[in-house]
Amino acid sequence: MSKAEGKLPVAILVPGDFNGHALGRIDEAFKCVRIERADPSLVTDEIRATVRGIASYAGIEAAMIDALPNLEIIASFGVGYDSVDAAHAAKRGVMVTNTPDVLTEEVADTAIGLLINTVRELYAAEKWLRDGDWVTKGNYRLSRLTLCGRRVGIFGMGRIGRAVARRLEAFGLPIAYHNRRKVEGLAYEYHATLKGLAEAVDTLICIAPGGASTEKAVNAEVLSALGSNGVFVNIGRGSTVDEAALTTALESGAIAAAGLDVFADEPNVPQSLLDAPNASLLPHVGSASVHTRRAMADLCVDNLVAWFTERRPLTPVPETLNVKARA
Ligand code: NAP
Ligand code: 8YV
Repeated sequence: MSKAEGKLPVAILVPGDFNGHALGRIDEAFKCVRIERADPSLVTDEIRATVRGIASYAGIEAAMIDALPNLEIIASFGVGYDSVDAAHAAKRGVMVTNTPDVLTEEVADTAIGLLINTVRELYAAEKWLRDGDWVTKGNYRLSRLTLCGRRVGIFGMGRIGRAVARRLEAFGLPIAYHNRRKVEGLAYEYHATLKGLAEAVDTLICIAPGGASTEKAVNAEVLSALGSNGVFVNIGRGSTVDEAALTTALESGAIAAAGLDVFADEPNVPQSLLDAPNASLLPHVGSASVHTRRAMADLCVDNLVAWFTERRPLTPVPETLNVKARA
């Protein structure tokens, strides 16, 4: 919706920090209401009476949904929506949308970069150069690990998992995967259990969603099945990994190295992982380019605009597929 088309008479609540481009567009198309965080205790009588939509990075829990009786839609910024109580939203007749597809290639690129950095120590090698060690101490050490000859397992062969797999095919690496259901028509080897997948490969890339069904699925048993040459990369959600077990596996040599973009309690990263020399750590930057975040912002706001003009969502999450716009 352009400025010329004017504002819709709808209040959209934006709790906490939010994308600047999305905020600009919400401000143009709606009445934008800001609060510090998604906390029912911050909901004033006016917000309670007027807010019909939420746009958010932040998690939206059941109590927040219940605090807004006129709420119709939660436009979540990101494809993963494990921090939004979508099941409760569905019960309350509230639509939830996310931002799939527009970030797939960016996140897959980041996953490949993180994998290569984890095995070839590029960050440490660059630090060696920048610190002057190349001049004073000589060549950077040979990396213990290599990508050559690896067998890769993908935990979560969805949109991003497939984009990662396509890239790895070009590296000539064999690929296997685990999902709850085999993907029909996909030629990669399927494993019905995550442990079975870990036993069959030496490199495990997690790009599965967070939430109860994957909580700490990557545990000591799975890590030990990867073996002492094993590399674990997580670009999905931190909650999917037992971080204590991962630390132990890195310390004991049960696996060789890990590359992590996501953590259980972001932005807090356990000291034990910060201290692990065989861990490559990124601050959740999978989709974090100006280009891709703008596309995500547009899709997030386009969902709100479509809902309040055409009474339909563009990218509803499966839990709220059957939610209908109120008359
Ligand atoms: P998607 O297309 O929905 O793919 C998710 C895949 O995971 C599906 O193939 C699904 O297959 C599988 N899966 C779900 N639950 C599972 C379970 N309990 N056990 C085994 N497999 C399971 O989603 P996507 O677009 O690829 O995104 C995936 C996730 O990436 C997001 O949910 C988000 O958490 C994460 N992400 C991270 C970043 C970042 O910046 N690091 C950026 C974007 C996304 P089945 O349903 O058959 O099990
Ligand atoms: C974003 C993500 O960092 O899309 C996701 O699931 O994890 C990332 O793209 C996040 O959504 C920003 O809030």
